This record gives sequence, C-alpha cells and structure tokens, in this order.
Amino acid sequence: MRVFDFDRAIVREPGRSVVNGLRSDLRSTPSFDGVLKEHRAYVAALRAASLEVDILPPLEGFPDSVFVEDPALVLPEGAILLRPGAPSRLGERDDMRAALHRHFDRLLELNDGEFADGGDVLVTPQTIFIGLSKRTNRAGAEALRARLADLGRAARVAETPDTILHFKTAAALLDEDTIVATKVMAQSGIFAGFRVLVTPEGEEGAANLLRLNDVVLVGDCYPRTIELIAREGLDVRALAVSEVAKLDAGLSCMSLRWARAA
Ligand code: CIR
Repeated sequence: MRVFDFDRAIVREPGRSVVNGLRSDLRSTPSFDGVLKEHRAYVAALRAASLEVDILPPLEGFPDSVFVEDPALVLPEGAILLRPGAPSRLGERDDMRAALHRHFDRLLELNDGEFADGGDVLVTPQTIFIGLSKRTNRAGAEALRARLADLGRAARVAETPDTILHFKTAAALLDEDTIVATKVMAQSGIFAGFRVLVTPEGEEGAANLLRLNDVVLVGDCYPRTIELIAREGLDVRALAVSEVAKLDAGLSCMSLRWARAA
C-alpha cells in the first residue's frame, strides 16, 4: 500500500460562520455559498477517487471547523487527536474525538501545552515531516513525534517558512519519491533525497495539492502546475479553491484521509 492510497475520509460541512474564519488578509471575506459550492465539489472529487466519505455536520461555534485536517492526524495504524494552535480552534477537538472513536480502535492524544495542527504534518513513505509553525510548537511537535513512534512511524521535526501558515501550505507528496514545493521550501534543503518539483512563479498556492490513489487534485487557478503534473503522466483534477483560499486554506485542509488497515 502506498502512503497516498486511501479508501476513507472524514469531512465537515461548512457552517454559515465560515465567513468569520481566521485569515491573514482581513479584506478577503469568502461567501458562505462559495465555500459550500467548493466543498461539495471537493467531496464529489473524493468519492470519484474511490473514497468513502463520512460527512460531519457543521459546527457553527467553530468557523474554521470545515478544515478538519487540523485537529487530527489519521493513519491506518490509528488516529491522533491534535491540539490546534489557534485558540478559536481548540474546541474543535471535542466533536472530532467522537468522530474518530467511530472509525478507530486506537486513538492517541496530545496533552496540555502541546500544540500541533494537521496542516503541519506531511506523510511520506520513510518519514513524517512535522513542521514547526505559528500553530505547531516544539512541545507539540515532539509529543506528536512520540505518539507516531507509538504507532510505529518515524517522524522528523522541520522548520516551516514564517511567511506561510502551515508546512503543507507549501509542500505536498506527489508520488513515493517526488515532492511538489514552493521555491522557498525547495531551497531549504529539507527534502534532500526526494525529487522536488517547484511550483511555477505566481502559482505557489498550488503546492497544497492532494494526491489520492491515482488522482491528483490541484486548484483550478494554477494552469502551469496542472500542466507540470499532467506531464508526469498523472490524472489531474482541477478544483475551484478561490473561496477557501481567502481563509488561507487549500485542498488538503478539508479532509482527513486514510486506508483501512489491510
Ligand atoms: C485557519 O487559519 O486555521 C483556517 N482559516 C485555515 C486552515 C487551513 N488548514 C490547513 O492548511 N490544514
């Protein structure tokens, strides 16, 4: 099984409060209808890629709760309930804990003071990168590394460029040997040993792409990246992301994905 082979996913419908989600540019406010439309197309794309999708109901009290990737990390071996680093998102854990219990026998957790967002976690075949960021502190990264060791997975802690929100804002796994990354991330040397495809200038946002089985989801506003990936012989599906991008989000953020243990 490859690390990007998945048959299950958890997503959460956006609530109307999503328009109040956290964002770096307060001038860009998404519309609820726009986010909902992008989310529905995303769920359809997950299903088209053969994933069975558990759709959780909206949590109006948590505007960013549609971005389910951040409060948890899921693997065939078990799930880890994280502690999102944004105070307004910490409470997303409670409902997520219940959802994870429905799907996983093994559920580990982080403790008080240990903050980590799933957006900072990049799973690759040999190691799992944990990016230190504004949301993931050293204590959280080290605790997560320890929990992953309990699940039999090797992990390493890395730096996230301070201009971006999450590690995976700027990097994604395309295949077992290849990472797609922004120039800054590629030049950091962190991906030594991988083949790195750099996102074309002006298309840095495309680095938050999502490989699912034999399909690659890419934002539809990144034509040169789409061409780059298509040249790799992969099946690229372009999805609208302009509304969620106003909330500093992209394609990986809207789902938790895993494969049932064989
Ligand atoms: C936040 O700032 O937490 C949300 N507005 C965006 C979260 C994006 N999540 C991700 O990249 N994993």
